[in-house]
Amino acid sequence: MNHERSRRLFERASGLFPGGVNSPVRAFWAVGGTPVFLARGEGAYVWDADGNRYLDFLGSWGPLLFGHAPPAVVAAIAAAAAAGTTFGASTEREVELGEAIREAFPSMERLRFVSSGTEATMSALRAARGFSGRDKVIKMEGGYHGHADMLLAAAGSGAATLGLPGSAGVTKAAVADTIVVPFNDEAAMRAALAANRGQVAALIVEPIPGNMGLVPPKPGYLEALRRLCDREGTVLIFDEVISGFRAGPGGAQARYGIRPDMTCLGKIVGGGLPLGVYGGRAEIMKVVAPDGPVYQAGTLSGNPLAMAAGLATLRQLRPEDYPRLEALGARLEAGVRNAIAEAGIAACIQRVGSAFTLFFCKGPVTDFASAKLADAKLYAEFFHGMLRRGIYLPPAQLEAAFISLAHRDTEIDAFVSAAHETLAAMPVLR
Ligand code: HOZ
Repeated sequence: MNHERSRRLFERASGLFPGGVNSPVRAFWAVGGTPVFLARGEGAYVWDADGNRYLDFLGSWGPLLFGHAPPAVVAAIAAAAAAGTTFGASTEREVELGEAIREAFPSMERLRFVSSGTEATMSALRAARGFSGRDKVIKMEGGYHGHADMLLAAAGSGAATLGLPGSAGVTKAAVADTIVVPFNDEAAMRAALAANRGQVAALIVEPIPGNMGLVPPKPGYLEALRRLCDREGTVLIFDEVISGFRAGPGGAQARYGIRPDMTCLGKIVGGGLPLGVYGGRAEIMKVVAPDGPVYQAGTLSGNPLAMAAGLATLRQLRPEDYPRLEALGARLEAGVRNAIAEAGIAACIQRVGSAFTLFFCKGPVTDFASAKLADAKLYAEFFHGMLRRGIYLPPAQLEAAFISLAHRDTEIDAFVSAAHETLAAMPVLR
């Protein structure tokens, strides 16, 4: 594959942006080599600036449930753009999308649109603190909720990839009230809450973590979080930016039957445009301005294009889509398990529905400590082997890959066959 144009673009980008990118993991530092510059996408495929075609399993990190450029979404965005891209005033589409979200997520009795997942989690925590009058928050080790100061402690995703325990520029004071607890460890959570009785405003968790690789919750764990939060008067926040409309039509909360106090959404709900949503129990959301004293605002909040893209996406969803995603995921998982066994390597695939990670360790991966046992160098080798075979994956071990409704059995089988070849060509693993 020729990547000359990507190389030249990266040279220019490196003189402009930190690391040559506008979001750290895109820099390929975790896998080495020059980032591929993408030029266009259609369905399950993307093309780079040199015209090479890839079967896409990155899916822009999660938003593209229908693949790239689904015609209904593109048409809705074009129509909305022609009628004005932003008003800084309320529009009918906000009401329509808000109602569609609440129908799918009944726990979001009141909600608010923002422009990114980072804004959603940051604002949800502020509301939880304003509501409870408490300062402390609990997050999971390896959990990632965007880049707000108080959540950049033991964060997953790019911070984990770069090995950053926190972030420079975040003051000690900003994270002084952030308590970090290992995921899937009920006893540790009970102890953390007991040690901070009456002080913990909120517990924020990705119910299916996707930023330390894909890590399913142990049976009963989310139920335990619900019980503990009820007992301690702590607001339980589900960060469903990845799992919302991905783990099922009602996200992880419907899949596992847990009603959180607050929920954060992003990615799929914005149909590929920048959109975040936070919401929850009406009595909590009542503290948000102008109803209450917790301030939060945004010029582009409820942006007409994002509303149109989100609405077109949710209106396309059919109940049968999720069994289909499950079947595609199961087919891929079975094929990859087989490839791992044939290659005789220490690797495992973890999957929930249409999201998965191939970890280069024996597994199972249940928390950040076990996720970090995965061999990032071997993942890098696998990533490049797959890329050479025309498969585009997340360029870092501790991330999730995504299957879309544009993928068919053919695309899944292409992935499996490339994985067979790539794993078999990794003698270092035997
Ligand atoms: N932190 C995001 C994935 N978990 C990366 C987003 C991006 O780089 O585009």
